[in-house]
Amino acid sequence: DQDQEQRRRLLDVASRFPLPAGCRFSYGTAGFRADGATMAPAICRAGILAALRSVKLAGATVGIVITASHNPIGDNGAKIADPDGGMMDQHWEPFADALANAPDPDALLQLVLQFAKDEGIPLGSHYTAQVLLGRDTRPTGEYLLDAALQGINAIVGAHAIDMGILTTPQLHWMVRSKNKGVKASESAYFKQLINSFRHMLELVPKDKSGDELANKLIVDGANGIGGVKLEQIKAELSGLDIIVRNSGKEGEGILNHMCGADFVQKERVTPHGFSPEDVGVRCASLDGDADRLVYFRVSSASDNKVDLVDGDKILSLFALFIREQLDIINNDGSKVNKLLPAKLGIVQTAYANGASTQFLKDLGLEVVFTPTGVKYLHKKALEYDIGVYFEANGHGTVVFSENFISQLESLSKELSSQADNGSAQYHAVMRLMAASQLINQAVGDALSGLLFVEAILQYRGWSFQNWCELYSDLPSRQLKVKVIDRSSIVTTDAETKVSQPSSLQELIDKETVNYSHGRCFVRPSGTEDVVRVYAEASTQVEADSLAKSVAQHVERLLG
Ligand code: G16
Repeated sequence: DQDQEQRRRLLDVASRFPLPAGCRFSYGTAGFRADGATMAPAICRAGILAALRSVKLAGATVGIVITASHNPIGDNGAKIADPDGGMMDQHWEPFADALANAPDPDALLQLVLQFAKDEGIPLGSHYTAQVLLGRDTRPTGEYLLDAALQGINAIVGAHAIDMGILTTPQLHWMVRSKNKGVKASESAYFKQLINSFRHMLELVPKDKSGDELANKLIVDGANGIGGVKLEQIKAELSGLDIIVRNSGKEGEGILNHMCGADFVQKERVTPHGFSPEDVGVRCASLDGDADRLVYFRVSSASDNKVDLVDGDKILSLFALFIREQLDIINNDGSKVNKLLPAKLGIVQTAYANGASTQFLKDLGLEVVFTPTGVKYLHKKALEYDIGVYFEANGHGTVVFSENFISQLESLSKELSSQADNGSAQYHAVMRLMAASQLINQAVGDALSGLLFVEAILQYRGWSFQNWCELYSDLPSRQLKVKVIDRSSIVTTDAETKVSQPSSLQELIDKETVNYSHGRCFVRPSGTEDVVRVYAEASTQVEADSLAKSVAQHVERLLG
C-alpha cells in the first residue's frame, strides 16, 4: 500500500545518497551551503524537506534554488522558498538540520515519520505536492539539481518542475506567482519588470526628466546568472544604456572572483573588468545569484578605489521616495478622502552604517533591527503597510501589504472617476502602484532593485553624485577570521553583543571605548566558515585598527 511505498522510497533515496563520515550540514543564514562536491546528500534531503512542506501546506507550491549565492564557485547549496515566495518558515529549520544530518536510511525514515506525525503531515495518503526547482550557473548545479529531484520524488504524490537556470529572486517570484494563480514563467517575470519600469518612467514629472542623469549604466554581473538575464532584457528597458561586464560569458572570468556585489561592498575596489576609462560612470554590481545589488563609481584613474553606494543608501533612496509619495497623497488639497495613514517601517541589521540609521531617523521614520538574514528582515518588514528592508550588503526589497495595495487601488479609481487623474495625488498613487509591481514582493532582487533605483533617480533628476551626498557614511571595516569552530560564538541583541565566550564581549568593549564613534561586533557567518568582524569609527584608520584588534582577540580566543 501507499504507506509501504512511502517507506520504501525514503529508505531507497537515503541509501543512494549516504552521508559521508564526519560530514555535518547546517541550515545557516540562507539554507544549506558548503563545498558543492559534498552537497548531494544535503540537497537530496532538501528535496524531501521541500516536498514535505508542500504536503503540509495542502499542496501549495514551494521552491528550491540550487545556489551558493555570493560564495566562491566551488561552493553550492540550497535556498528553500515558502508558498509566499519568502524564505522557508524558521520553525522548520531544526527539522531541516536533523534531516540533513540523519546518519543512515533508517534514522532518516524514523525522523521523517515522527516529524510527519508531530506536524500532522498526511504521509502516504492521497495528496499532491509541488516543488519548483531552479539553479544558478555553478558547475555542480546540474548534478545537485538531480539530487534534489530524487529527494522530491521520494515523497509519494510530490511533483517537481525544473524551471531551469534562473536568478534566485526569479524562482522565489515564480513560487509566489504560482500560488496566486498568476502565470509563473520567466517571460511573465520579465514582462512585469519591463512594463512596471516603463510605467514608472511615464510618471516622471516633465521638469525632472533626468537632465543630470546619464543613460549609461555599467553592470558587473559577477560572472553569474544576473548578467545573463539582464542581457536578455536590456534592449527593452527604454531610457537606459546598459553595458554588462563580467556577464559570465566564456573567458570573462570566474563567478564571484574579484567581482560581484560582495567583493565590491567589502573590498571597496573596482571589480575585475573595470578600468580607469570608467571613472565617473554610474555602475552597479550584482552577486552570483542576483539577489544583492550595490552601486559604485570608479573614483579616480590613479587607484582602484570606488565610491560605494551600498544597501543602506539604496534603502534610503527608496524610503525617501516612498515617504514623498505618501506625503503628496495625504497633503494634497483635493476633496477626495485622504489615504489612511500608512505605517511605513524601515528594517536594518547591525551592519547598517550608523550614518544611514541617523539619516532615516532624522526623517522621522521608524527604524527597527533584526539579526542578519533576509529571513528575519523580510518577516519584520511584513508587519508594516509598507516595509522597506535592506542589509548593507545589498540584499533587500520593499514589501506592500495587500490591504494597502487595495486602498491604493480604490483611491486611484476614485480619483480617475472624478476626472482628477491629472492631479499630483493621482500620480503619486500610480507611482506607488507601479513600484509595488516593479520591486519583487517575494525577496530581495538585484534586477528589480536596479530598475527601481534607476526610475527613482530619473524621477528626482538625480545624478550619482546627488545620491552619494544623501549622507556621509561613517568609515567602517569588515574582516573575516578563520577559527576552529565558529559556532562557539553565540550572540544576542540582534547580533550586537557576544554572550559566549563572555570574555570576548569584555575585550570588544575595552577596545571600542578607545575610538571616537567606535562601534564593533562579531558574529559567526551562516554562509561561510568564518567569523565576521565589523567595526565603525570616525576615521578609516581608526575603523581599520578597531576591526584588526578585535579580529586578533577572536583569533587568540578561538584559535
Ligand atoms: C545570504 C543571506 C543574507 C546575508 C548573507 C551573509 O546572502 O541571504 O541575508 O546577509 O547571506 O550572511 P552571513 O553573514 O551569515 O554569511 P547570499 O546573497 O549569500 O545568499
